[in-house]
Amino acid sequence: MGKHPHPAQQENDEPFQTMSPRLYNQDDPAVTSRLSSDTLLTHRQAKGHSQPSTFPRQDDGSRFGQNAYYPPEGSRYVDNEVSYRPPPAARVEVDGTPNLPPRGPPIPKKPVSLARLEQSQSESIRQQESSIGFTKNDIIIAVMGVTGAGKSTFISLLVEDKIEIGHGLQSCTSAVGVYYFVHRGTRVFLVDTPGFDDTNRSDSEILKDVAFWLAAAYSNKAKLAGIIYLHRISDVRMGGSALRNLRMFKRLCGESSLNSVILATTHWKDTNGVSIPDATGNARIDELVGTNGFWGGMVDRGSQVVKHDGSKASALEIVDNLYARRARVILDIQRQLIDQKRNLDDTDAAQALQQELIRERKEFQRKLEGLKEDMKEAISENDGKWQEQLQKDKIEYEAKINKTYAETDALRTNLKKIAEEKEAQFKELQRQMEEQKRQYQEQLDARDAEMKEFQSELRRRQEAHEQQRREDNERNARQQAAYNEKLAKTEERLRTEKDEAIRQQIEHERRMYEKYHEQQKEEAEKARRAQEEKWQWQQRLDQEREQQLEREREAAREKMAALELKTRKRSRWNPKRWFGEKYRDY
Ligand SMILES: Nc1nc2c(ncn2[C@@H]2O[C@H](COP(=O)(O)OP(=O)(O)O)[C@@H](O)[C@H]2O)c(=O)[nH]1
Ligand SMILES: [Mg+2]
Repeated sequence: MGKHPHPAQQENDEPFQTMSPRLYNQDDPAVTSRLSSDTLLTHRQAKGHSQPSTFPRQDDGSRFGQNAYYPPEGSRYVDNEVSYRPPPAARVEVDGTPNLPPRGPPIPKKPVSLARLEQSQSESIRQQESSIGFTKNDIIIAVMGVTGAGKSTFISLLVEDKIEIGHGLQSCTSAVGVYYFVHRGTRVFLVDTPGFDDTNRSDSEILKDVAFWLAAAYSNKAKLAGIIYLHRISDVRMGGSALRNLRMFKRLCGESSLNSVILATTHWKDTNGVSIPDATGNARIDELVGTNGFWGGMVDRGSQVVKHDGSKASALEIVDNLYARRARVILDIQRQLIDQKRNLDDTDAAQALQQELIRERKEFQRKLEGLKEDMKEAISENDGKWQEQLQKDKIEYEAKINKTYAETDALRTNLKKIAEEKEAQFKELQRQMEEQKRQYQEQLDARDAEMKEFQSELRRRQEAHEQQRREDNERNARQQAAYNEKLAKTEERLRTEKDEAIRQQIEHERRMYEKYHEQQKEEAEKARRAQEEKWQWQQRLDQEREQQLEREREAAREKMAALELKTRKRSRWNPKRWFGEKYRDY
């Protein structure tokens, strides 16, 4: 633990539980009450009440709150250093009495480097990493734009934790991804939202996801600092889906928040490194800004157009722009869902989507009418192939029309229903994860059992080998003894036998016998060596098999770990884990 103990640990021994995806127990009333008291705390602080005394001021005047670190009052971050603004000098009022400045915290004697501040702060932040909940000091920025505009790429420039680029978290309960990094000692959350042109999700589903996330954030007093809307400058003209996406975006925000929108152009360089000339790009921007349905009205209402060249510095500059404004915006969709308690289909954004759907439906119906005419012609011409094709087209258009009806129906919902849907989806996801985990565990167990079986087999073989060796040794010893005995007897006979001819005969026998014995020994030795080689070869095989098994076990274990990581990650996207029990209030 660092220099500054976590405030929660000062207060009591238990680690502090915010809306932690892992720690947060939704059924625990103690936790729920703590959550609400936490909200209260930040609210009190916002109103200028004194800080709780449990979090003593540091020697530089800074202080830890329950959830966050408060830099010393009067300090501002300037590049790499914190500069201290002296308290305002006493002004002399007209009547001559000095108007003393409000009593503030003690002025630190020497400036503290930002590095030190960031270090202590990131320590406290790191401690909170497992329990992410928003505090009022956090900066939340939504990143929007069509699919492929570069939202995920933009975010991954700033967030070190890796992020899926190119495709979203398809199977998860929400298409909204939240990431954060620390900028100038403040946590900056970047919200990756899907565009209204996703091939895997219908627009109504996307609207539900985005609206739900924004509403949940707002109902937890987490306000956006701004929105970054990314646009591909490489597009020669505003395509149908880009325009549609922009229309939806404007309705989500509403006019009043347009001054916190940054319209950032991306894709200035293609993948081969060929740049779009500034003149061309600027001409396109001018056209966008000059056209009313495009960015025209937006820029008039304070949206800012910037160029994002794809570098980290450029991304940071854009974020810093919003950071420096210290603005807090409420989007129309948030106001309408939370403050006005409207159903989703009564919000401006949903109505815009419904209009889009009606427009689409009319288009398909017009095409269907055209098909009928063609069909008449095809029948009169007796063109079988054409008829078949027309029939196929008809089915396709009818399906598309039905889809627009289904989407319109899907919008007839409210936050409570979405929350319930999400909870159900999340439970299902968890169930699937559990099932998968169980399967992996089974695999792992099977591998373990196989390994055990193999090891006991090895032991059995080892014992058999030992036994064989012992028997061989004993037999050899017996043979040697028999030979020695026989030799001794022959020697004895030689000594006692007087007849030279017989002596020679015995001598000859003895030599023959010795030779025979030598041969026997040699053969035994050869057989032993062959046996030994076979044994070693067998052992090598066994070792390889053992290593193979170990590798398989390791792979199964890795799969398990990856799955667990995935489970943890996925559970982070469940807004319930983010925002706690709040939806119950809707
Ligand atoms: N040339 C170029 N490619 C980019 C840029 N930003 C993103 N891309 C690529 O565009 C594709 C889509 O980007 P992604 O970040 O997934 O878009 P998203 O759908 O908005 O999240 C990816 O292949 C990126 O590598 C950029 O500024 N220039
Ligand atoms: Mg993306």
